[in-house]
Amino acid sequence: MAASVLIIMGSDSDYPVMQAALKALADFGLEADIRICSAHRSPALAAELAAGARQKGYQVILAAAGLAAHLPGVLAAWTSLPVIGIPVSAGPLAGQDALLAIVQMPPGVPVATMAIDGAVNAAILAVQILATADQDLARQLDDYKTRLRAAVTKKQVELEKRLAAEQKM
Ligand code: RP5
Repeated sequence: MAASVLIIMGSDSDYPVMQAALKALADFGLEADIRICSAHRSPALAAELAAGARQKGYQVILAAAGLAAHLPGVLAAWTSLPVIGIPVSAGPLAGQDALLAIVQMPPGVPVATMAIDGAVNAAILAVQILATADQDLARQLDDYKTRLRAAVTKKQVELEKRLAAEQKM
């Protein structure tokens, strides 16, 4: 089955962050194609990848970049597919530069901007987008939310046990 998610990173140095997105997608049974492409160092490739993405069958693009992170915005300029931007914590400003560069898009060209290094949420949002037309993914998302709630309940039970033990001391 062809991948419906395309991940584009500004550099191989972004890969350690984006590995978490690949794993989160895999947890939902989704594969992604992954490409390195820089808005500044390979701008023609950025245009080519984004402009041809829908025709290749992709339904959502995850774009990760650090520093002056113009890659997600440039990709969004060249496609009508949803683009999810992940600011990467590279360089002396630790991703705050990338966050502002990605989030402050002009009207008409949105990029769904995640937290700094927010690769997991980027993957979950991609699954949520795909699940609008996929009942199996929607069911998996419901199960995922159930597991999140169960984890909170477990933390509460463990906290109460700990408090009770501390009161006995
Ligand atoms: C950005 O510059 C990349 O997305 C990366 O986060 C950062 C550093 O790139 P390299 O110098 O490691 O290639 O374009």
